[in-house]
Amino acid sequence: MADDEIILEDLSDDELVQQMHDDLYDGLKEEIEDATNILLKRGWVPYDILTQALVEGMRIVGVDFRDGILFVPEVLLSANAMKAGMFILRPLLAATGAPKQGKMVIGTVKGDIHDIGKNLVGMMMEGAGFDVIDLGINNPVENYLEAIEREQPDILGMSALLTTTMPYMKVVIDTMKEKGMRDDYVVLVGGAPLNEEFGKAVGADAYCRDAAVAVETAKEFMKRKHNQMSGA
Ligand code: B1M
Repeated sequence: MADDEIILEDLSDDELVQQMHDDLYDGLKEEIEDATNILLKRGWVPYDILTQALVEGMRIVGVDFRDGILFVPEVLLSANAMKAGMFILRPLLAATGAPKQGKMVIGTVKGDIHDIGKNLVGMMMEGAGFDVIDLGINNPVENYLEAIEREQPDILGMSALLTTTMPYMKVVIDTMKEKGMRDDYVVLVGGAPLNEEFGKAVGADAYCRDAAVAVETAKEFMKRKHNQMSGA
């Protein structure tokens, strides 16, 4: 073993989280898996590992990607490392025993292959008691329509990370309107380049800044739906 090799177990919590940011930056999948397991063993709740270690680490990657310091192949490694950490946390987030809330179909729009944020939203929704049907990435309008007709969800969620792909959300919502089915579903949209105004402009019910907001917003709409059904 080299003298300068870092023993993850020997690090304090703060040092370990810092190390995870570095390892995510360097795309070190196994180290991220090990560190995630160590934090779990130390009693960290999955949500804190997700937000403080993984999402924050990815934010740092995003800054250097934007500034031309990191490039696609490196960011892909970071994304894979992040997904490995998320894979460990997913069953733990889903196993909260939350009462059933409803069903959501979610997918990233056509032309867009970013899926980390969408996956995170899916995981958090499952943890909050929603059944989640994940359509994956690069979804044309037909995929959304087929899925909502087949699954009859309460909520349709769309994700976009590119300014060039986010207008496609309007194509999906407009097609739903043309088919007279728009008002049968709650449509929630999210992704880094979106904002509240954009959500309104494309005709979504709400824009969700992050996964936690998506869960709260979805629950709120389910509450309203139940109140309407019970005539309250
Ligand atoms: Co891309 N990429 N990327 N990328 N990438 C961005 C988005 C970019 C902002 C980077 C930058 O320049 N700063 C930039 C977009 C610029 C723009 O549009 N203005 C960009 C670019 C340009 C590109 C390419 C074009 C690069 C190229 O090829 N030259 C290319 C496009 C490919 C394509 O899609 N056609 C590309 C490719 C890639 C990788 C494949 C390398 C990889 C994706 C891997 C993967 O997802 N499997 C990648 C990554 C990782 C990023 C950054 C660095 C990180 C995205 C991420 O995972 N964030 C990103 C930089 C950034 O966003 N600042 C960037 C972590 C995640 C937890 O956050 O996805 O925002 P986020 O999700 C949040 C919220 O937004 C919200 O909740 C989530 C959790 O809190 N949310 C929702 C998201 N979806 C939601 C849906 C909902 C609700 C909430 O529904 C209800």
